[in-house]
Amino acid sequence: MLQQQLSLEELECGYAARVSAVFRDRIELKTLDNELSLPITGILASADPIERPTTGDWLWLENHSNKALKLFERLNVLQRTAAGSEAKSQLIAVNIDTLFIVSSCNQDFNVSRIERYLTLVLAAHIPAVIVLTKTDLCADADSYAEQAQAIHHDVPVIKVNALTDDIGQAFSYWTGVGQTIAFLGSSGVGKSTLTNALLGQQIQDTAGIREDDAKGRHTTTGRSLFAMPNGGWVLDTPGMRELRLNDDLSGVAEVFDDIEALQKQCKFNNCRHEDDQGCAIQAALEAGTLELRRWQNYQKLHREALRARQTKHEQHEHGRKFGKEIRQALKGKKAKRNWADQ
Ligand SMILES: Nc1nc2c(ncn2[C@@H]2O[C@H](COP(=O)(O)OP(=O)(O)O)[C@@H](O)[C@H]2O)c(=O)[nH]1
Ligand SMILES: [Mg+2]
Ligand SMILES: [Zn+2]
Repeated sequence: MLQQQLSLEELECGYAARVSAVFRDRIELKTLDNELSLPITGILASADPIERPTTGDWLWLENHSNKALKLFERLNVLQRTAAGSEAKSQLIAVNIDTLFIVSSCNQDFNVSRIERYLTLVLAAHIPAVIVLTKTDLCADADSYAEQAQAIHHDVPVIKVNALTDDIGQAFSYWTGVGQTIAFLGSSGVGKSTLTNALLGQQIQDTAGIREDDAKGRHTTTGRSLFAMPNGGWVLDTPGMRELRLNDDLSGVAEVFDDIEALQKQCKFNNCRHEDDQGCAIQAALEAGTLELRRWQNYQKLHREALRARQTKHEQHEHGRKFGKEIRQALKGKKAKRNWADQ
């Protein structure tokens, strides 16, 4: 698939490498039989952060010089809105075949948070699986699994004890040769433990200590991609405190397809879903077929994605106007100069 993006000439003069980690001034790459580190210069230093190579990206490097010639088109891009008021996008992962949303069967378990993760992942068109860890620490893992399964009919849910189960076996369906999986979830749920189990080695630090220590991690994005012994890839991410949605509303529509279908059944198409006559949402809430929490979380996530869209639009407009003003100012200056030259 990568080869299709290359000309014959390019094919002859280079080789493929995959970004395994990104640091402030360099990236680390894995090739078929080697590892290398490149300074962030040339095409690697694109002004647009979205176009800068990130963990999971494929690059075409020049033979001998190892210079980066090309960043391959991405299969998919998982991104969130960066913290702060600006609607800047931030890459979480690229080129992922299956994304595992990890939660433990204890106080970390939070259906609304899983819905948030899933909204981001499905907006990126990445197949998702929900993983429930620490089944050994709770008396009733099945009830957690039921709640997780109720989030979306198409998203599989698996339960594991990450410390003692055969994790290679539990994930074998998704981890074949050339497949890339990634773990996403709060700190301490077991992402690094699962990664190590798949690698058969203690490569990632566990217990969530280092990733909570922002100081110790500030030189790295904290995301690392590893090659599994069976030919697959695994990407471990640090827990992210704030996972703000981006402007893509399709994830909300997909995760909450039941709610979006219900809304279409309201008697009036401008229904506010409050005390309106013939409101299908209110009827479902009363009948108990729609959970109030789910409805409220839908509204919250929908608003958040809409706001991100608005901010993006305003920024675009602002940039457009600003550009126009600059062009006009330059024109004025030129006119003045021409006039002065006369
Ligand atoms: N009892 C139990 N402990 C687990 C399980 N999975 C992870 N842990 C422990 O939970 C802690 C956090 O795990 P870690 O992999 O660092 O979580 P991460 O922050 O998501 O990467 C570590 O002490 C692990 O040993 C599990 O299934 N059962
Ligand atoms: Mg970890
Ligand atoms: Zn309604």
